[in-house]
Amino acid sequence: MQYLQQIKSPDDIKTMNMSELKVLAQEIRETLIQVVSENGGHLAPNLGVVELTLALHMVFHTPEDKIIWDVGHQSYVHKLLTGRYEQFHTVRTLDGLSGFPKRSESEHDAFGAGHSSTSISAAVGFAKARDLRGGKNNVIAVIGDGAMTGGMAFEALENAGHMDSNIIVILNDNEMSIDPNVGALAEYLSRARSNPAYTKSKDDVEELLKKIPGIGDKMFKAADKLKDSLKYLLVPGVLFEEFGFKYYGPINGHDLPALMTVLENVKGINRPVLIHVETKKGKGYAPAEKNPDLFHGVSPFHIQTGELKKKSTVPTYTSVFGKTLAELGAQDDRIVGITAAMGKGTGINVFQEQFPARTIDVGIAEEHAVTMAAAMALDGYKPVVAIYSTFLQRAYDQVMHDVALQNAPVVFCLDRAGLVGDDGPTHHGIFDVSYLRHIPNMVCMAPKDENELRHMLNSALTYNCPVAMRYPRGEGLGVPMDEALQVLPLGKAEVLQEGDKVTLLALGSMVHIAELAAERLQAELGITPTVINARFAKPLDADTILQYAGQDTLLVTLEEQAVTGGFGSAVLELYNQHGIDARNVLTIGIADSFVQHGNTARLKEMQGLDVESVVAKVKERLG
Ligand SMILES: Cc1ncc(C[n+]2csc(CCOP(=O)(O)OP(=O)(O)O)c2C)c(N)n1
Repeated sequence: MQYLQQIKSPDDIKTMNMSELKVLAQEIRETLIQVVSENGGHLAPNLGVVELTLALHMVFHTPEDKIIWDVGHQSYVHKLLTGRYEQFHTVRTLDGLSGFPKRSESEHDAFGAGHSSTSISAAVGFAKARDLRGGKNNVIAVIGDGAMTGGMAFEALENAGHMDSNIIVILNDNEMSIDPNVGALAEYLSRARSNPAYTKSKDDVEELLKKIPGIGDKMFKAADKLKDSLKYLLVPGVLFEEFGFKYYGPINGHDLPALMTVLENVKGINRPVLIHVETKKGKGYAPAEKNPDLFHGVSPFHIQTGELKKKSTVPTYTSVFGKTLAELGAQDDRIVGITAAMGKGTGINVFQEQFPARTIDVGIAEEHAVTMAAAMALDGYKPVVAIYSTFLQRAYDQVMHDVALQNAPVVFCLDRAGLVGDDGPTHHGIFDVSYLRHIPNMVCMAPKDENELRHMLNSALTYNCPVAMRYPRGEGLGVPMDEALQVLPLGKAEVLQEGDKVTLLALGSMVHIAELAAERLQAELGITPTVINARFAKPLDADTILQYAGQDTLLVTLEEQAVTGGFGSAVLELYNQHGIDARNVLTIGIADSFVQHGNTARLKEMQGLDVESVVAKVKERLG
């Protein structure tokens, strides 16, 4: 690396000339490909923003100027230019660099992220704070066309548009969310990109019209409608102009001099500006350009071929969900699959292939997905909303107010529940039991393995009330799969082994750990614990739990979820309701703190969720 390794701060690139910057861009791409091929990560989004990030750091001065990355998965290049090249090989590994912007990691990371569509709101906040303080710095939000489909982005545009101070929004348009971007905005941007007549801003067009001799001025005054139609025809970004932004673009996002020119033009400008930049996702690495969705967030791969290093033989929970939903969809045409821009990630794509008309991708709009599902359920359909546990957090009020309050039978399938590993605290799905189980009418359950997931999905569609089913990221346990689908009795746990002295009461992914811990306790202490697959965090199977609980039994609850307000808390409430002394309850789950990124197995050990730790804790309690 001729240049990259010498860059200790963004100031170091400011003296470079264009041909040196070109070499630097190449070095950045090589580094991205090399490190992500080892660690996994968001390759294609970063390859697409190399020139854009260089241009931003050439023109602006962080940390005084604030650059806010939406989602933040495309911030690797920014990390490389802000003094983190030496540590970059640790990205996404335990104690290493985060895969997202993180304030505690660098003063150049103005705002943390991981969830989408927050950047413009954050930019408005920084801009307002600056104005109150009487500061002069620039505030720049970089947001993708996918993230722009999130409602919050529009809430912020709406708020920002009437400001009369500096706020710069860069719309990084690569036509892709994770999958191809969908919806009206995507179509609008596509028109803006493709029509060569689209070159001027609204003001320019008005000036142009006025200058047509004889008719221009009259027409401008008299024919408001015609003027508007012409504007709509000629101005690519009129949508943003109507919001109060000055629109520039579309600009080739791989043309560094062009990018720098436009950024220089808007630097220090005292009004909201939106720059529409066109980029290619995966730029510079053929496999990523060809499959930008696969290389959006990719596991380790062979650089030569682009093939993934690890190929699994055990089906993932996601794939079992997708296949089962398709199976059920064939039997019941009221079933509808809903996703918020995560068709492949959630497995809804399997259903979509067979039932495109009954599949709805709303874009990155979890709130809308949930409210829409509520109405469909109330109108006789059976919506299955597949959203990662962490992203449903955003639609908490919609789950409460639109679904549960009206008892709409919507089925929520919460993929990535539990610790997800390298993406870290923004992506761990460790709060859903807490944020769902206190909602009246809500059923909250978790399968012990991928086979039980099939039965649970089938069952959920028969309960006729709001249901959430949570299951972990990645491969199942490799258990045999039943052909015929069963209906599991609502609120009934499954006793896997009867014993005495200790009851291991586990939810979802922790059932298997409980079984292994029971074997160890048997071997090491000669005791036979009772092992129960709780299945439901709500409603709790009070009868079964109380039967195997009591003053003389150590009851251990196990969940891959925050202990605060989670499944264990529910059991403690049950004890309290029945006047049972709860000192003999041990709640095992995730401690009350945000869990960092890193290898999932290692994170589980650190949280005491592995067999070894469970056995040790039980032994300690038994004295
Ligand atoms: C609230 C929320 N929902 C879903 C996601 C998952 N997600 C991460 S990136 C992404 C696509 C973003 O597309 P875009 O903003 O265009 O960025 P690109 O990767 O194309 O550069 C999605 C859906 C998320 N991070 N946050």
